[in-house]
Amino acid sequence: MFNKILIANRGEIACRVAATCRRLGIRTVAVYSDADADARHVAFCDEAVHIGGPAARDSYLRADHIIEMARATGAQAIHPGYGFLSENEAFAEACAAAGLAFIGPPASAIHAMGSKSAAKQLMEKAAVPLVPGYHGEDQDPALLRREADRIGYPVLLKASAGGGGKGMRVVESGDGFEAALASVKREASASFGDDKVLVEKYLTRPRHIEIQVFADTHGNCVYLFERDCSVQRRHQKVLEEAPAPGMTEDRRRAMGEAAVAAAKAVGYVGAGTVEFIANQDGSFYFMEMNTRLQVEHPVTEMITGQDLVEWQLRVAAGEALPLTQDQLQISGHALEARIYAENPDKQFLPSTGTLRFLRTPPAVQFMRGGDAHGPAGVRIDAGVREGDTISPFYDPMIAKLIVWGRDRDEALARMAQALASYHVVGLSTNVAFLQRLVKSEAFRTADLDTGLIERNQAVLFPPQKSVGIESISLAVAALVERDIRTRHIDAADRNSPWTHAGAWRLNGRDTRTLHFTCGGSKLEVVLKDDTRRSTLIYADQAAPFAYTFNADDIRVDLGTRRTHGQVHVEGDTFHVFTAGRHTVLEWQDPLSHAGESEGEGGKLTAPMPGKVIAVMVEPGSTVTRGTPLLVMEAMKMEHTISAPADGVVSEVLYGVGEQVAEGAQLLAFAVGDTAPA
Ligand code: MV4
Repeated sequence: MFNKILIANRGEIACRVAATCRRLGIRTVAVYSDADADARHVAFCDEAVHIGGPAARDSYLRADHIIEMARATGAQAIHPGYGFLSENEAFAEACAAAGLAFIGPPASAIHAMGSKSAAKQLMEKAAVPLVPGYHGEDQDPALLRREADRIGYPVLLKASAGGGGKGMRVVESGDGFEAALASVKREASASFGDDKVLVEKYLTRPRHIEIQVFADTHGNCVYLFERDCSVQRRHQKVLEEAPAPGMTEDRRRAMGEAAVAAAKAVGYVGAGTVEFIANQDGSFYFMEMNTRLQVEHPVTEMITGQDLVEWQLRVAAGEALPLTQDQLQISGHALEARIYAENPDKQFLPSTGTLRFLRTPPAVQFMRGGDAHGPAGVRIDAGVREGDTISPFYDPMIAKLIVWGRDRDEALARMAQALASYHVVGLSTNVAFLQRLVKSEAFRTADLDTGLIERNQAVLFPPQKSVGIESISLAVAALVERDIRTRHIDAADRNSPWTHAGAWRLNGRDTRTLHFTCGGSKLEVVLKDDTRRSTLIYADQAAPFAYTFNADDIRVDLGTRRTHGQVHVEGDTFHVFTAGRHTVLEWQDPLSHAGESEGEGGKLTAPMPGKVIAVMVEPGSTVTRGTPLLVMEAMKMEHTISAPADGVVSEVLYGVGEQVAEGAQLLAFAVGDTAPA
């Protein structure tokens, strides 16, 4: 076995590979770009070498440089992870030439599977089933039309050089054939510089089922069963599971044996995945082979109890496969959800930024040897921590959430629960979308095919719900609690008005009206009586209100209803996490919105005695609602006076360093577009 390897990757897969190395006593060398100097994978490995600029082509794709670094650090092998150089034939060759083991298949196998049409021809020879169709060289339009008629409509015209769904057109009947052919040829030459097409029987509701295979250098090859990756969005996998719902023992064996035949046909060694497209009736056809460890490999680990990275290392070191086909078994059911920094409400646009707050469900980190699922049946593979950033340079995946259950229903329940405990502040994520997906009727009943998300738009993208009393009451609890704690700190200060009256009773009354905004809407909550035994009135509902804190968790009692959740507070922004939902509430602090009670513009006054510590505007400044204008310091706390509306600052009455009395006018403000000419 190796005693040191270099991991030519980043993020969760680099950490995941390093975790197994650590367990096996293999030292690890990380590589990192300028953007990743503080990344988790760098901290996770024993050593790290800087390899260049943030763009992948300047760092993670610099094959020669990475090989040089492996040699310089004394690594004996390179693990490429997935993406980047993992399926690069020249890189695999260059490793061998440099005397390094490439932890992946031989370059010849990468080559054989690299050309989709050549791969299909090889598979045909190896008796691996292919979609009924025409894959020939002769591109005579009349011949193609005859082939389409023979295959039977609907047919799919595919650009031979295509992939990832580009250059495909469904033809429903002979009438539409000519026009569709011309359009696919146009798109194919424009996108791939090659207008060759193939004709296939079109599968109307296909499933994506792939088989994990493993081969060693001693002639052994096994399959580690299937994964169902049918739930995709624009050819990106969203949820993966193993085993595939509805799979029979006979079909599993047939698919497994076909996948092994495919691997053997190209002299495969190491971890590989043979992708099939399957009909609802179970018939299946070869699509392509991925010559790497895949993102979704953890679901296979969860149901087999095997560490696939350990298998990769052993095979690359020349050992035989750890188990024979007969020794492999499926136990239970596993699901994986890919948690992405993206915005489902904006066409899933990647969302970059800092993970300012990150709370995850109880879980094991990465694979644990001999203990596939951990006590809670939840595993998280993540390459980022709280405080890390998701940059625009790389894939915006935050983590993979993997759950195991004795059966699919148990796994589903655990996934829903785990997603509900996955709390992120700082960027948009797909967590709520995933939550709706796993709870959807279609997914729950395993009515799977590649069109599941498209077909279930209505349930998966529901109109925004109004904010419930549960979320509001949790925010109120957090607000009251913060106020009490603030007063405790200030109690040492005898002059502090906070020791006499809380912010709650600035008016000397026991009824407080709290204003929040959520998105564009304004919300009003009335809290009556004392802080711990009160009545909360919201949206025509009135309920007794009491709360208790239990570490991070807040429990709120609303009469006979009890709810709980977590609230992450940043200034006056309350991130409420309850019942699997993340609600962002902005509290309209009367202290920092002092001017608003003055109505439309007019005076902006000091809410308490204090000192001016910053003035951000000058007479004539045009500002939008909420723009900070001036900062006061009072009671050792800063208070920002913000613009009550869009408008123009007409006068600034105090400068930095000046003391002001309570109620003193600080600024004069004119609402509207009245800027001087
Ligand atoms: C198909 C098909 C239906 N019938 N071939 C899309 C990407 C490419 N690699 C193969 N793809 C498909 N080929 C026939 N004859 C439907 C798809 C397809 C798909 C396949 C797997 C996973 C997701 C998909 C999403 C849309 C279409």
